[in-house]
Amino acid sequence: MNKVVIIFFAIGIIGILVGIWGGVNYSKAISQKNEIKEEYFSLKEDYIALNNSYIELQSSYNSLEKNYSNLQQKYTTLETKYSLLNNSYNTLQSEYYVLQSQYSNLQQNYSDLQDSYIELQSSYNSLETNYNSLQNEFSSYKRMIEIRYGLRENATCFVTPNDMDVINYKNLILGSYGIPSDGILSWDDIDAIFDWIWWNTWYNYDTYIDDNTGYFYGEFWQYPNETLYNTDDWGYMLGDCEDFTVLMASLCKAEENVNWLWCAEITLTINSTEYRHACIFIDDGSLMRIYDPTNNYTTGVSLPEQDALNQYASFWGADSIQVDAIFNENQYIEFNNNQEFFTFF
Ligand SMILES: [Ca+2]
Ligand SMILES: [Ca+2]
Repeated sequence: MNKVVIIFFAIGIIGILVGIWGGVNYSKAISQKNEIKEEYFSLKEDYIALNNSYIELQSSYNSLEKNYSNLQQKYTTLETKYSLLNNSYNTLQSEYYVLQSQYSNLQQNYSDLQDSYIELQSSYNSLETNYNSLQNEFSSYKRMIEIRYGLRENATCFVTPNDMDVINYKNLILGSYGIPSDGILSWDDIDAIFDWIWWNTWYNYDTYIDDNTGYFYGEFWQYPNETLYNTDDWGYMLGDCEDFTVLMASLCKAEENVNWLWCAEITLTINSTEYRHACIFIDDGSLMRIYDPTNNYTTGVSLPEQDALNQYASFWGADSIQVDAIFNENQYIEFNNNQEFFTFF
């Protein structure tokens, strides 16, 4: 054989071998193709499912994005509001600090005022106590001064026939004139007491000094038991007209408490000047008798009332005499004119 035949023969063998191998591979390929086809369909299904999922997700995404966008807007709005509120808050915070400081100051002031108030209240209370006690003291001084001025009814306090000093002095006086104390007030008794007062007193125009009650000047009424012991260095009892008048009335009424012996307050007009004076009036039935123990004057006998007043006015050189009031220890009777006095007496 030649080379060509060999080659063709070889090619033929190769061809047969290739054909066999090719047949084997073809059926393999078919089977592979079917597998791939199956795989393809499976993948296609998966793809469709995935695609559906994707569409769904896309839709969810869009909706979420939209929500997100809305939320973003709301967030921005809220952030603006927050910023505004924050500013307001900061402003309020500063105002709060200022107010807090003011409050603290006020609290301190209040506390200080409270302390001052308590102190003042305490001062007020003690002042009130002092005031009340001074008021009481003032009232008692006022009462004493009113009495001592012998204003109206107060004059009755100074007729003291029941005072033990007055009774003892009356007994001594009557005894010194040789008259027994028989409990009946006679003209002799009255004359003795009147005379004794004249010789044992010294006119002292209303100056009275008492360390316990203070100094008094001007009109000042003495109780009989004060006049009895208010003596000067020579032993004379000091006083003035009302003091000697109430002393005489008290001594006389200590012998017998008669209702016809009165202290009298009169006004004498001398050269157009008025003088207030006091003396004793004795109601002797339709007549009267006057004793002025300050001036040792007496009508001596009982006279008609107008005559008695006229005689007494002459003694003074007075143009007129007005009976202002008469009193004893129980009564004080005022008169607007002498006619009223005559009607009463
Ligand atoms: Ca007598
Ligand atoms: Ca006096």
